[in-house]
Amino acid sequence: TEPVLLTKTRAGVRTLTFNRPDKLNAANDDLLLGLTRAVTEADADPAVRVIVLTGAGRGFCAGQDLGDVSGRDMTFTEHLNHTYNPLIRAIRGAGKPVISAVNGVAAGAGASLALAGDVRLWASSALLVEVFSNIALIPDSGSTWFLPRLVGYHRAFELMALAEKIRAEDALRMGLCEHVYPDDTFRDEVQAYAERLAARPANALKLTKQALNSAMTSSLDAALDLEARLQQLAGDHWEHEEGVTAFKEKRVPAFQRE
Ligand code: T3D
Repeated sequence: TEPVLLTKTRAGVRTLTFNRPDKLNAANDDLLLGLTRAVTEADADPAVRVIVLTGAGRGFCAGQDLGDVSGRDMTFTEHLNHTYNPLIRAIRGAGKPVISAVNGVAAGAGASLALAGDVRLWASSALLVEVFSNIALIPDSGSTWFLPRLVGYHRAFELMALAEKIRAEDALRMGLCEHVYPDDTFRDEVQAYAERLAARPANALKLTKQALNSAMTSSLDAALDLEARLQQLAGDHWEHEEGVTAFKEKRVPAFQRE
């Protein structure tokens, strides 16, 4: 049988592909636990500088596999704490940039995964739907945290309560993604974008991600303190010296050392 998660590494880019295309990559426990493990491994692997999450076939991820729920011996709380929550924490906690490469429909927890990346790249036919209320559940896997920070409380409430589909053009306007690419060149555009990111200073990006994630919930005072501490770690790193030297020598800095 086909693995539920495909792994590929090219030019410092580790691409993790959800591979249950017949179900629009609806997530079962194998996929969720494997994905969390794969993100953690990629974060620890020195050959990897950028992590890409994407889906095989026409879907990105249709959320929880609804065929997998009945007969489960875990409560909802236990299941979220066992599967989705560690995954979202692994993505936001990773020291490396994670790209959500949304190739098609992202629904339910799949929508949360689409929002969780540090960079969100969409194919033009992609769409996002906070579908949970259709089955009388609440948005989980971080959706209640991510979406109001992007669109505000009231727009988030409406999108969740009515399970409205958001298409790529609107997603771009609303700040749910950074770029939209044509379907037929999408995978090449994602790889090219990821390679651009891979050429950036990895230590500085790791510290930037740490500072931003903390600032999402902190006061200005706390953010200023943390910046001052993390700047020391950035400034003491060889990347900083290389960046300054390259500037003076009017050349492109070489941040990608083997
Ligand atoms: O711990 C916990 O369990 C709680 C956690 C919850 C997290 C969640 O994610 S809850 C939300 C679960 N997801 C959904 O409710 C989404 C259900 N799917 C849909 O609403 C639609 O499929 C989509 C809007 C995503 C896409 O619609 P469309 O028309 O493009 O495709 P389709 O024809 O509905 O789906 C194609 C196939 O995928 C179809 O199978 P078939 O008929 O060809 O054999 C469909 O059943 C299957 N599929 C789609 N989503 C799921 C799924 N199979 C199982 N689980 C799914 N979530």
